[in-house]
Amino acid sequence: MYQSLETILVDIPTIRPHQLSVTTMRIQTLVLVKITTTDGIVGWGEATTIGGLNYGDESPESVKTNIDTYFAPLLTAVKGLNVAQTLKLIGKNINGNRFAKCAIQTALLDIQAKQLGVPLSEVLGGRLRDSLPVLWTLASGDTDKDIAEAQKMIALKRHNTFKLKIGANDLQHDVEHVIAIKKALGDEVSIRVDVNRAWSELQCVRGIQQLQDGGIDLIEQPCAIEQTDVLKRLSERFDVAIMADEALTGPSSAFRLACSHAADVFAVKVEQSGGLIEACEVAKIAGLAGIDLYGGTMLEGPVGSIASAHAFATFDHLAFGTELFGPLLLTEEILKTPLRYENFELHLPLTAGLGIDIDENKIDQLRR
Ligand code: MUC
Ligand code: MG
Repeated sequence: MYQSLETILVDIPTIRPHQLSVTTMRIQTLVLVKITTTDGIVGWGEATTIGGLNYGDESPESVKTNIDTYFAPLLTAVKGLNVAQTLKLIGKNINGNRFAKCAIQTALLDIQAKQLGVPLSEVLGGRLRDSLPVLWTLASGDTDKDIAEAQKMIALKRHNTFKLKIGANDLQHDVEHVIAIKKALGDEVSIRVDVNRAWSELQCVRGIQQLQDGGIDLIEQPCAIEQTDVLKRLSERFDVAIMADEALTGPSSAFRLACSHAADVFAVKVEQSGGLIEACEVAKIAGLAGIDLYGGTMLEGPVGSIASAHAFATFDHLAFGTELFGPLLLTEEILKTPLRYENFELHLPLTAGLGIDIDENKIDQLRR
């Protein structure tokens, strides 16, 4: 039985400004959820988003208000329900709020896995891999700085694949920036772009043609969320892989996109999906439709990143790897032992639950 639920906002500066088409981040607000059971087991979850309301339709503040006001009383009132029954009750009483639901579900599964003494991935059906490839996003806004940053990451054996955030500037300027980085890093290094829905269909056609000719491997969410027919036309027109990100808001949207094969690749995000279980469902739908997979991030800290890793480790296929680098973008560590990034991969813990040890003193120092 659940005894208490706490929602904590933790503000942490980023290691450098992170420029997206929708905002430039200098700080990340981690939204952490801590659930404690009557027998003293603690579960953690995360509902972090990007740039307040710049990216998604839940802000850190709205997540905290909604969890504290609506989720917490529901949870502390339930007696004798298992996780599935608890999630069903939440679904029946609370509409929307995918990020908040994901955080609560993660904390409940963390508790369940700890009670069973197994890693969280085992509760999701079991992991197929113990580590995941992790790319790095170049988003300083400066071509030379981005090239130097990429070369440093390769030398450190931290990342050998890079995603470039574009769409904030004039199209031709952005395309030249990408091609210059691709030329500097060479054929061995995979370069992808994320337009974060900034382009019209005409801009997409002009931009993607040049990026495809320049050897770019993946184009992420180039057009608006609702324009799934544009996404489909682009997927049919170009050989370079076209990926849906923001257009994916859980299993129903995945089903609709899969039915019309509107994208070559799905960026699966646990929060966008509404939970770890739903993220696995999105992956299953993609697999059935012959759509490739990529493990995405909302730039969560270590809790959300390792929770995502537990889900992605169960995916049958993961052709485009992951971007679970969120904790590495932050200037402060909130775990007693940081997540293990080695040899271009994130390594999953073998211990029970999420397999992390939160530094609560550090959280107390940083909390809002
Ligand atoms: C997004 O749209 O993919 C993921 C990596 C990154 O740099 O930004 C996020 C959001
Ligand atoms: Mg994206």
